[in-house]
Amino acid sequence: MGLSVQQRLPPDQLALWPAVMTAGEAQALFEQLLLELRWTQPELTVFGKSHPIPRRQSWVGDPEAHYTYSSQAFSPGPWHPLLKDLAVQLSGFFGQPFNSVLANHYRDGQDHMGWHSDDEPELGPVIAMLSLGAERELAFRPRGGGPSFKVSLPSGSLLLMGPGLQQQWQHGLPSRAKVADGRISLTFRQVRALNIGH
Ligand SMILES: O=C(O)CCC(=O)C(=O)O
Repeated sequence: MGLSVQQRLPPDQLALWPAVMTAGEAQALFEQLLLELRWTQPELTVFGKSHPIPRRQSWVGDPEAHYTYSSQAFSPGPWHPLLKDLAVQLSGFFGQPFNSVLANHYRDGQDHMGWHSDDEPELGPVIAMLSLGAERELAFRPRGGGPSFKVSLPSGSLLLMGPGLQQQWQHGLPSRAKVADGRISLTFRQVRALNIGH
């Protein structure tokens, strides 16, 4: 069973499983994916200026799982077999056809992710996120304004972000100067073909 991590949110919108694998398994997976995924650091344009994103990422999945983020189109690379296995297991567990994974690599506490919602029209309503490596906090704030809260994500934990969450909340991973170790988050997603035109 998932644990509700925030009393204001129902557990089908936000739930945390603190240990879906042992610390040793999580560390071994972290090290293997660090070596074997093709990591990139794309540039994003903010107010007309290009900056490399403050982390690395790798997007893998079924070939048709094209995805647009901050006006940039991403095409998935081929599945890593371990990620495909996890996607199949998580799809069965949550009853969601996850067909892609955005992996994020935070090299140390300086790497981060700004406030955003994963509410692009092609994205399915559920994101399942596995955390590996350094424990970091994911912050949530209501889109309409109001107090924020944080959820600690230990290595080997699984976070469910369920239907409606992205429409009501933003999330982000703040930098943490004291964290020296790396972290990988694996965000399992469903990318649906968009019916554009006729
Ligand atoms: O790495 C994290 O904890 C956050 C990832 C995230 O927000 C995203 O991939 O949209």
